[in-house]
Amino acid sequence: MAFWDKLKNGLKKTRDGLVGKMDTMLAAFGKVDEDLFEELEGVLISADFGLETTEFLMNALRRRVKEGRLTDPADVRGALQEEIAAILRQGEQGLDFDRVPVLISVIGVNGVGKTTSIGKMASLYTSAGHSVLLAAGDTFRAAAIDQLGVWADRCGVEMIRQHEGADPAAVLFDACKAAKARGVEVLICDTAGRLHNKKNLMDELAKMNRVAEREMEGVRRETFLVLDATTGQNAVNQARAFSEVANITGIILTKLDGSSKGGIVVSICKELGIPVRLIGVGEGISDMQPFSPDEFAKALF
Ligand SMILES: Nc1nc2c(ncn2[C@@H]2O[C@H](COP(=O)(O)OP(=O)(O)O)[C@@H](O)[C@H]2O)c(=O)[nH]1
Ligand SMILES: [Mg+2]
Repeated sequence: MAFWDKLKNGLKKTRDGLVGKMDTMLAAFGKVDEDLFEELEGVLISADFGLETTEFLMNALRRRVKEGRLTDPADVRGALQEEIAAILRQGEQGLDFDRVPVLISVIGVNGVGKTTSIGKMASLYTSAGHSVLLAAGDTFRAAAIDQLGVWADRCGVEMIRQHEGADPAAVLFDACKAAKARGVEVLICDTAGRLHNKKNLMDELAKMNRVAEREMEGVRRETFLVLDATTGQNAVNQARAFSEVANITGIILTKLDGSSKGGIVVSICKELGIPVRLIGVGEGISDMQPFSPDEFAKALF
């Protein structure tokens, strides 16, 4: 199945919850009033738009009513789609694969899809004609190193590794050296990303930063936080926590296949001001694409 169909399919649950409920509800109203807004608010919150974003959207609709631009309940859905698309369009957008050289660090809690996303990204970069090197910076478990190795083989790219328990900064150091020696354009570094101890993670990331700064001076740096869309508002909370310890330049949102919580994309864009750069819709190598606000808004409705 093509990516777009997977995204549309994946958002079906969100769409059913959002558009399905909304249409039934709107049909019961003769005019656009506070009672309608109250019910609509409930629908948005249950689709994981979050309180702040829901409130923002409600106020945008109230403004339209005040200006006489929104009177018929049948027009509420279209107005909402416009307001949502406007939020998604704010700021920087999907990842541009031609902006190289680049060093990308990938962080996020266990199981969100970091390693898988790195594999998919490596594939996207090589398809765009760039040379890629992976760094097995999640040294916490040997299996994590091997898992990244499988992706490296699948994409036909090299991976720099050390033994289990090695210092991630040392792995990155080796990888930077290798990247320079081989003239690699894209270096992607996996991490264990444990957040149970903020101080540890902060120290680890700071150390990796110092290595990157010294070894890859002047090279563009990105830190992508991976979030699992099926965790809904919890993902937004994770993003808040990680923002306190890392300079996150973009979000990779995974598992949008089959999540009923698609609203969190809007919530993330609105409340965190961190751009969603890539979205994942499955476990396969081709199940990732740069985030496109308009396509997403279309799939959502
Ligand atoms: N359905 C689905 N599964 C995914 C997606 N991305 C990752 N996964 C799965 O999530 C699980 C954890 O992924 P992994 O990359 O190991 O997470 P990590 O611990 O953050 O490195 C694996 O079973 C992946 O196949 C996605 O977009 N959709
Ligand atoms: Mg991993």
